[in-house]
Amino acid sequence: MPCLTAAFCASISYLKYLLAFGCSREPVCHGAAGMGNKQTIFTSQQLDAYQDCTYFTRKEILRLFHRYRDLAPQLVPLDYTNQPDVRLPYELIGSMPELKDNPFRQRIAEVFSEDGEGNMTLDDFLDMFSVLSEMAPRDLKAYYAFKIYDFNNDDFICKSDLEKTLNKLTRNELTEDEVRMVCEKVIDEADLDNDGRLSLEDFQHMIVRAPDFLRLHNTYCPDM
Ligand SMILES: *[C@@H]1O[C@H](CO)[C@@H](O)[C@H](O)[C@H]1NC(C)=O
Ligand SMILES: [Ca+2]
Ligand SMILES: [Ca+2]
Repeated sequence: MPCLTAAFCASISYLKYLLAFGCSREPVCHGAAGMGNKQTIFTSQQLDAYQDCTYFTRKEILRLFHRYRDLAPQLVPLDYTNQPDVRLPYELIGSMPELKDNPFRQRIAEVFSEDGEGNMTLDDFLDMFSVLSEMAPRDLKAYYAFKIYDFNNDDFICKSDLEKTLNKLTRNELTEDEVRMVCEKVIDEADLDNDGRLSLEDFQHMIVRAPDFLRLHNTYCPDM
């Protein structure tokens, strides 16, 4: 389907980028995992709860736990049965292969972190991977894309949110005038109730008009 205008088109391809996770092809060594180690990391109830709250299997949850732990083995215990109060700093999260080249990495981490600053508990971490995985439904991805774009957390995407977004994506290659023009165009086309900003509803309509948006572009591969 042709995009309505170049500006709209540009914004859509940017949006796509937002939620595309890179796929790491490197074999990952998880130390004790799968080596007959009888260590109990989670109780069965904890694993059930994680399965209910994510799109992952038990095996994938355990793999992600080990990836989380590998970021800082000195901070993350191998026993989570007593729900330790652990948070990994954003710097470690943002350095993961899935995020490190994404211009929105910090914003993504902020949105999924309980503390709002990108420091992540294991629960935050699993939520983030779950929403960004190809198993997550489009509506859920759209909801989080909206939150990620809404830099000032006021539940609307306004011109300044869009300007920030564009500048990040183009790494400041556009002139101020160009950025302003694109933002005005996007809002003009997507703002259904004419209040000059995009509500979640406006945003969802915009996405429906561009069926490619959020198409399982995502390549996070849990079994690698
Ligand atoms: C997040 O982590 C950084 C680095 O460890 C720390 O300076 C900051 O205070 C933390 N933020 C919150 C809200 O805990
Ligand atoms: Ca906003
Ligand atoms: Ca609106």
